[in-house]
Amino acid sequence: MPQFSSGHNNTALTASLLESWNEDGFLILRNFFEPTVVAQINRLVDHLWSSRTADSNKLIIDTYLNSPQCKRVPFRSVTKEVRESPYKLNDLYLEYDEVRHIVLHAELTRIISLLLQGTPLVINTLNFEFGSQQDDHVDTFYMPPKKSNCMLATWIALEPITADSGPIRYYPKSHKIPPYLFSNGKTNAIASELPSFNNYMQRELEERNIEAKTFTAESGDIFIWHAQLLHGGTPIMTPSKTRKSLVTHYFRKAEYRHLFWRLKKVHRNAYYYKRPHQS
Ligand SMILES: O=C(O)CCC(=O)C(=O)O
Repeated sequence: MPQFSSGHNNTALTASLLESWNEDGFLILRNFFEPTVVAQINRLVDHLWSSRTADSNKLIIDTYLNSPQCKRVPFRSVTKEVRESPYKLNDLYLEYDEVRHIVLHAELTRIISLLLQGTPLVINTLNFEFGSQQDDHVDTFYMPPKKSNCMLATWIALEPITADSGPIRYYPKSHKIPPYLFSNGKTNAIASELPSFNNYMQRELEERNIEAKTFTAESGDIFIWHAQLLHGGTPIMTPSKTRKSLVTHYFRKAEYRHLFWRLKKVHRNAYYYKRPHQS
């Protein structure tokens, strides 16, 4: 299993990173962030919950994930009880420097640039405090990149992640399965056709002997996955168990040069996409 700790020799690390990435479609970076960096994000989330009702709050939250009550609403409108069930707080990167700096940390940016073969552009962030329990999917369902495969996601553990908290599930090497095209001729998902997608994936996984794995982690570990890697959230076995994480999706700056007024520099060769919050 490809797992790396920070501090390896750069040349050797670069070669093994790329080999693992191409072969497996994911990377695990252990011990990447110091506890103080992670604590800063957890403090920010706590602060956002306690100050959420301010009129100026533009954040959008998806509440009661994977249940019939699931709803996308303004964060300022929710009660504090909403925090006790799975939720997704969207796009903190649009507002907060500390989020931009962790998801575009210099060494992480170097690794992402290698994998994408270009300058990364953050296009969204998602903060979770519980497992998402999301069905297996590939990210091109929702945000296909302009150029095939020029997208990836990072998943940063903001606390120790245990097997009973609904860790992320992924299928090593599934990025090599030819992308499933919906009746629109694209990878963008059409809800009524998802059963056909699931059948297709099931057949392909069986033919390739691919079995699901889960990512349990220590605080500060990172899981990076390819745009076409099949993944989802496992069931939460202990409902009170949190699973704090920060997920980020990245495109390449190269494909978005024409929208130059939306491209904001964080540091050398690291950008984020400035846009309105989700509606
Ligand atoms: O964290 C999770 O459980 C799922 C996140 C995910 O699948 C995604 O953002 O694409």
